[in-house]
Amino acid sequence: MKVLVTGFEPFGGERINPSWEAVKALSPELDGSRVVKVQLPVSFNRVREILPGIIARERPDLVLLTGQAGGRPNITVERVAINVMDSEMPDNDGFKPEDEPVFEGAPSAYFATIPIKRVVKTLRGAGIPAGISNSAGTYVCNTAMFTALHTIAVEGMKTRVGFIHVPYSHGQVLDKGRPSMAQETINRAVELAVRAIIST
Ligand code: PCA
Repeated sequence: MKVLVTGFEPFGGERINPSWEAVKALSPELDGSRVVKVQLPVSFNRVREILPGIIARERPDLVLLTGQAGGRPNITVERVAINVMDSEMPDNDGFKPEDEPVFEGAPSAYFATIPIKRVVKTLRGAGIPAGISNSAGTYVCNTAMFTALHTIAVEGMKTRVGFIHVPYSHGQVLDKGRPSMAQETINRAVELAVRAIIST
């Protein structure tokens, strides 16, 4: 099996993105599956441009996308991606879409095709606070999840697609008074999620 795991570059004035730190730390082979790691730009336009090509080229069995959800206290497994780009905060290209579709004429939404409950159960079983999220937001993470699911649908592929949001890591919030998780725990969560998905 081949697994494509993505994390994002830093955004919003942060120096790191804990999602990419976790992806970087993954071993290149997990339970016999080859792990391909890609860092995605925090750019609505570039994500829509490059992600379909990466998926078409790699033809992975699983695409697990990860991103930072600063302010959430736990690991969240996203249930759904919607065909909306809407943001008051500019992306890293300075783009701030308002009520625009990710892809014109595409379905309103796609559900994740990984076993989301099983991932949550696995993480909780390992002592890591985790839950389901019913909205990946309308910023670049939702666009990435929607783009991956739409690409799989359009290409008629069987690849499973899921998205995991991770909290800030401790070092990002030392003076902010916001929820955070140890980077090592975030790393372990992403690894356990990949393992749980590929074993089903
Ligand atoms: N989180 C943002 C985009 C990149 C990231 O890591 C989001 O939740 O949309």
